[in-house]
Amino acid sequence: MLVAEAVGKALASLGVDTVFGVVGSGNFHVTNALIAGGARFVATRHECGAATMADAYARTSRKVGAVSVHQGCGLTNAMTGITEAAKSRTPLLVLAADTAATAVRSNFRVDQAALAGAVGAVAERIHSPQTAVADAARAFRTAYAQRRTVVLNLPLDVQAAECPAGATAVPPAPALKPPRPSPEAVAELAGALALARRPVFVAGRGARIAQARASLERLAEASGALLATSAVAKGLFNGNPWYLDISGGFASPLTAELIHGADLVVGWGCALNMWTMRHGTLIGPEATVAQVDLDVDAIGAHRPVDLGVVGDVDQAARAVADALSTRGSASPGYRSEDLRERIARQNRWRDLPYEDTGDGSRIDPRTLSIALDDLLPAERVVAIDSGNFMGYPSMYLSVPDDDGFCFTQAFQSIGLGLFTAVGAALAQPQRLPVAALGDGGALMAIAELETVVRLGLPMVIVIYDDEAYGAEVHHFGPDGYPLDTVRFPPADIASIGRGFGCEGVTVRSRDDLKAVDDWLKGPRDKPLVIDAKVVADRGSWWLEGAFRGH
Ligand SMILES: Cc1ncc(C[n+]2csc(CCOP(=O)(O)OP(=O)(O)O)c2C)c(N)n1
Repeated sequence: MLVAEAVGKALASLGVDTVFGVVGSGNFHVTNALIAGGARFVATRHECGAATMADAYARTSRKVGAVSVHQGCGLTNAMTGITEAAKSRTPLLVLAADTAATAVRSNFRVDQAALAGAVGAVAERIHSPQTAVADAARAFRTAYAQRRTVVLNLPLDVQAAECPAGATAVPPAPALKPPRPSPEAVAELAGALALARRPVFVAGRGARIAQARASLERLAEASGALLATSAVAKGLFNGNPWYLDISGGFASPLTAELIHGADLVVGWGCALNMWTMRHGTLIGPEATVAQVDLDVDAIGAHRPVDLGVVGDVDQAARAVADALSTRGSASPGYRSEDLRERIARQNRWRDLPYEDTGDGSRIDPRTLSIALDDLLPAERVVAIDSGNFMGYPSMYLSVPDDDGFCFTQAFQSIGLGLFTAVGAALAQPQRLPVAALGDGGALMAIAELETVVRLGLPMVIVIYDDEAYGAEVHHFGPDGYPLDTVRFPPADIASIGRGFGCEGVTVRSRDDLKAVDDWLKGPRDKPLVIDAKVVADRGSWWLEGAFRGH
């Protein structure tokens, strides 16, 4: 057996069940070996699409994602998606063909390990025919156990060598248990919670990954805490009457008020960064801040914290709840009947009054989002691109749970939203995939519309079309700068969608959304592109906060 075959087979046996990619000569055999081992291959039209599809697949399936790329240019094309995954700590394995060490003048030659390192991914390599399977297994386990994005370089000469008979088996490794925090740290946090009158928990990606919903709810109940999440964990506490939804730029006025009023804020697997904490302004001056994280580096990384707990979020929440229960009765904390009613009445953005600025030729993005929220089935998985528009779908579209929302924004790249929707759709085929994009991000990524059609995904692609890079227009416009570089003539994106084989509709008012209703009642055998010509008279209220972070 050749090394390429042995590596592909080994990775399939380790659990790679889906691999996205663009196949060239260098990754042809390894990709076919994965398929022969039982993995599904998803061909994409650009490697960046493949990387982000695999990233989103990993996030919403909770498995290791995989991408297969050609040496050199295949990898460089994938770099933006790889960077997003690395910054998000997505367990992602990038199978990158590489030039042989001796091919010093190859056109494809670039320093692939340096590329990986430059963006925060781990560089791995199959070193020899004898070690190739063990090298690949190590790369897989780094991705899985350390939640890292790993670029596994596959030199062509090693791939083409015969794999020695004794070197094809995957070395065994024990399953690891999530680490418990130290008893002292647990006691400290339990003590802070026992004293707190108005505690708020903000759960992030670490809480999602640890599947800590039940343990956090139990602890919040015992300590009277309100619950919020960072954007990437939206939906984690759905159905809980004390869930305030997203903390940060997208927070409703009530959520912001309640978090600001907290005397103890506990971040659970949450970075407490400028987005989630609105540059710190969501934290009241007297509040104690605690942070629980598996990763010691994460504690205090974005803002000073008073108390740090290193350990798995679920384990920590259980241990703190046990410690609190030995201290005596549960406290009402922040919770009261009045507040429960206020949260039910005022916390959803869609329940708050606003002045509709639509004029028949352009639809208000809030009206659009609320109407779609009503029309689309609740069982959906929503993917959001970056741009001025991004808060509307994030705030106005409900999601069934945290797996129903995929937010690939750690690199703040536009153009990843459509890819994200494909990966999430494949991970959750029982849900209606919804891609919410700006016209800039949509047109940047448009080649993958062919992939959506080819895969037969019943996807709704809604484009908040302001015929501009709206984020830039609203940032620079008020200061009187020229805006020609960031404005575009109208594009008929519904027709572009039809050209790819989608159904396409242009929406200028609420009435035009009847077409969406018709599509939903139909066979849904073609994706639906909604080119929503949105009102663009002002920047969104979260945009200012975003630019402060530049
Ligand atoms: C890859 C990349 N290029 C450029 C930018 C800078 N940028 C941020 S938002 C934005 C405009 C996005 O336009 P669009 O997708 O139409 O959304 P809108 O802001 O109009 O709502 C640009 C160019 C970026 N974030 N990522």
